[in-house]
Amino acid sequence: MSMNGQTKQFDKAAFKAAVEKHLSTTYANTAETATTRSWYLAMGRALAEISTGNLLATEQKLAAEKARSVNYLSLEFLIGRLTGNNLISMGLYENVAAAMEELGQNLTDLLEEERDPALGNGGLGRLAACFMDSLAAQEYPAVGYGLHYEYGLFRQSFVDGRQVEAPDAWRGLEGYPWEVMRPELAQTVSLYGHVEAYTDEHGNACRRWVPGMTVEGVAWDLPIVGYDNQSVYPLRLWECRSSAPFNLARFNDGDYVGAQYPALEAGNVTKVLYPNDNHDQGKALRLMQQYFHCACSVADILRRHIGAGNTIEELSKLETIQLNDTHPTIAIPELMRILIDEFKLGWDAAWAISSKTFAYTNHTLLPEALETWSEALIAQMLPRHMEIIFEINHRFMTLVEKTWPGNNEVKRKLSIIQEGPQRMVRMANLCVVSTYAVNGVAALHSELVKRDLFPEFNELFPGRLTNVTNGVTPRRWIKYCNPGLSALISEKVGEDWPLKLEKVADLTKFADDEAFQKRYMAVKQENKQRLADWVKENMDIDLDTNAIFDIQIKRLHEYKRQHLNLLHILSLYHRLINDPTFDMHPRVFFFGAKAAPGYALAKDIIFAINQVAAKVNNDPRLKGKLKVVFIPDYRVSLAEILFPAADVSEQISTAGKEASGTGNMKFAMNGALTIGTMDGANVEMREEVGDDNIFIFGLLVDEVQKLKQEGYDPYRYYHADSLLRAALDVLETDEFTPGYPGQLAAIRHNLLDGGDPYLVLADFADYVKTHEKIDAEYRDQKTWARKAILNTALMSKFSSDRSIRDYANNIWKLEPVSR
Ligand code: B1H
Repeated sequence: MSMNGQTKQFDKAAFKAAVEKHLSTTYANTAETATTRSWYLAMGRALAEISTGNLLATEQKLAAEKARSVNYLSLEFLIGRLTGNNLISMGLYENVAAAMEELGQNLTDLLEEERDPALGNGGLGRLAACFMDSLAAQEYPAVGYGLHYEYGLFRQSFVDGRQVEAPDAWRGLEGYPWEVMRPELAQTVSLYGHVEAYTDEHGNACRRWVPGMTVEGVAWDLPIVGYDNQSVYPLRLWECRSSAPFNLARFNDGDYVGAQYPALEAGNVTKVLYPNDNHDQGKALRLMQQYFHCACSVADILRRHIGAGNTIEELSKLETIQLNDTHPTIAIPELMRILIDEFKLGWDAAWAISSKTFAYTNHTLLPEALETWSEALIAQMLPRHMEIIFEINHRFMTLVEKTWPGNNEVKRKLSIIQEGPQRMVRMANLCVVSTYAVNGVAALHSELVKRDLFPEFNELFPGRLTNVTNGVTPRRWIKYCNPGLSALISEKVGEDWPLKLEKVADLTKFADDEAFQKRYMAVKQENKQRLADWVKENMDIDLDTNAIFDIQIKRLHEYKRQHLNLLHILSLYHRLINDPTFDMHPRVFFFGAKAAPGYALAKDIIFAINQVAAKVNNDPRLKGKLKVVFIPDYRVSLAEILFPAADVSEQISTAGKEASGTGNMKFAMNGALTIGTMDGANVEMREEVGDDNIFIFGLLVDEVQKLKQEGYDPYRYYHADSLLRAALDVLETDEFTPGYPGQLAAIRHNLLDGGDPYLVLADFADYVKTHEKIDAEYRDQKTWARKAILNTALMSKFSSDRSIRDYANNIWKLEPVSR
């Protein structure tokens, strides 16, 4: 049953005919010979016909209405599989299941054929996907702009416990059924060359870019289907093609063959997603990706704007551009270049438009993740943009001089150009200077952005720095991935909670209702069984679903402290074997995490967890009380099985390091209790559910900073705590790497002689103690059920619908437009 208007219009016979037509004409198959995959593809194309029609209709309506819209620029959109989610948003799930059944196909099996489009690394990319879903669900006019990577995030497997990467050709041979190419939207993008001065017809001194080569940008649209409304917005992904001839100068000089060479380079621009999360690598090809993305997107925004009959002066009135971190920052000098060099505006007029058009979201304080680009590299690849950046900085330095006369220290600190042996452009500084709003992604993070990262900017531009706490879409992360819980919620609070998550707060009334508790926990049990079945089928490990399912799923990073979790596991192992008085409720520790291919310690941690798993899972001395499962190739479609199955959610970053986190929210909505530090959005989750319904441990931000200032000595903790010592010292032995002692020693070394940069040892004792509390409380199933229900009930703040309303009301000044 659905409230969706489209349901009424669903013509089953016509839909079946469309599927059969695609099966034969698009995929050259017959019903007799087609594989499940071909049926999935044909069904996908038939559905895409519907969404593409709605996409074009939405586009026309918005152009005609001259509606203000947001353009969300991001190098990553981790959308995950679209088919199941879109069926729900279109209100067609049951209808299509029935239609496919008549064609002899099972919808669940068909949905499993879809490869995840993994066009993102982790939280930042997934946030962009949730935001597109919430923009469409609430009908805020929007276009998402990203890159059409040929290969998404690498596929991960384990060979002898070590991560091995393989390319992710997410579109397969046949292409992705939901995407539609928009050939008429193609753009030409310039690169390299030089800048020349000239005098225009009015005698004005002007400058213009004489490019060295060009490449082509081809637009592909993916449909972002609004939940239960008729709106469909485009996620527009640019693919780079190098059409010869493109090295203009060399071609004209007659060097036809030589002119083809840059094709090798340019042909690679959108080949592959850079696999770094929270780390800046500074590669020239990445800068080329960023500029290519920005040039295509800005040109497309201007095409829409001018094409709808608007003047360039009206740009900031009708369009706003949200920069998802600094990765698309080069869009700022690109717009300035177009306004000045092509629209012939003066600097001040151009700046008035540009600086009212862009807003910037900061997602991290980690120094290694703050992007800088070498001035020389930018000057070579984008010479006119480098000039414009210098001019922006020059004018900004004048303001700094006026505010702090003669203070060179503050100038050095704030300058967009970082001095040194190699001058670097600080992209975050460029963003703060050139945008009308800068936001952090959780209350604590935004305070630290103001206090620690940009204190002087906050003085210079009062009110510019703000907060928008992240959120996640309840459509994918409750309704789609947890049908059992969804049915239970609908029964108690009505059907409209996926768009109004506040409604779920009514569940608090049933938190102490024993009958409801039983049903709620039965759903949890089913979801644990679903995960256990997956693990049995794919990893051949037997799990007891009465055990506590304790899950940490996120990118592998020292600051996220998967190794703190590992040390706790080692401490349990030690106690189970050596302490006859120690007992614990059976527990399964799940991990899912990809390590950046160049991040050696992260890969060592994966190896260590896998080695510990191999031993622990087969050690009869543990009597099945302790299991460790490292799920390979963690991705959105596996997250959809993992979140609903969790009893305990691990959110254990060093305080001050995780800007927000979003997995924390998905777990809690699905009824897992959090063990977490006072970091990122954990702080606000605690405010919502209350201290009794979350397990908080560890040092606070200010305590972390103080400890570091005073000189942190990890050995102090090592010597004082015999359990910690046992957990660390076993890493030097061959306990988990029989015959090869020392293979896990790098982790121990990093934590002791390496100075333990993320204070793992300082938080260890409190972490262990808090886990003991969890163990004790889980044994009282009624109390546990009550807490889990309250977590589901009290998470409405963390719907991305609320995040998007905050952006729309406080930053973008955007109104919904319904179809
Ligand atoms: C986040 C990144 C990130 N913050 C650089 N920063 C990247 C930085 O490819 N790169 O160069 C890629 C990603 N990702 C995450 O954003 C934060 O760590 C999370 O705490 C936060 O929840 C998420 C969304 O705001």
